[in-house]
Amino acid sequence: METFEKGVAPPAENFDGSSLRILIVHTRWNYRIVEALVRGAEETMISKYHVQPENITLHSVAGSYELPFTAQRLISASTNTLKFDAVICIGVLIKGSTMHFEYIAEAVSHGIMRVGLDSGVPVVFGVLTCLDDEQALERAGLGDRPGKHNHGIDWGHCAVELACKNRRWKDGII
Ligand code: RBF
Repeated sequence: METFEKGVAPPAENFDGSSLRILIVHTRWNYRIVEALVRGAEETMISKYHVQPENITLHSVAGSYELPFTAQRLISASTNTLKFDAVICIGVLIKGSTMHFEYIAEAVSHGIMRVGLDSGVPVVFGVLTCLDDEQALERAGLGDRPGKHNHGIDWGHCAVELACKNRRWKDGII
């Protein structure tokens, strides 16, 4: 079978993340997988873009359904103090035998999009929506499938790129 490098290619421009403030809101539901995704995002932002570890704020919530509300409240609370440049919402939804998965996935994806558009702060959709445990492990770079890839890495690239571009856009620079 033909193989290729999974996930997003790094941006062409070398963004400087050294003064960025990033908020990661993550779930404690499916925490083993979530933890790996959070680490992938953090390590990428620190090692590739020089984001300062002390400028990354972690905040945990129970499950994915709580992500949009919490991101919205923390962005709101930070406007006069910390001012986050980007937010990454990280969760893992795994399909069960009821309709919960569908309802939560739809609400959360729309909610996260809305928080970003309403606040003007980029909010990265770091929620895996998997049909089984193996898919989730593989997409967090865990397990032993050959094609595994940690999508947290992609979300780290994405957050820094949008945060840097958004600063320019605020100054009218395109
Ligand atoms: N939250 C997740 O982040 N991932 C899940 O896979 C997940 N599955 C759930 C399945 C059921 C049956 C229920 C009741 C909740 C689930 N949640 C899950 C939690 C949900 O996102 C939220 O925390 C709770 O519904 C409380 O608002």
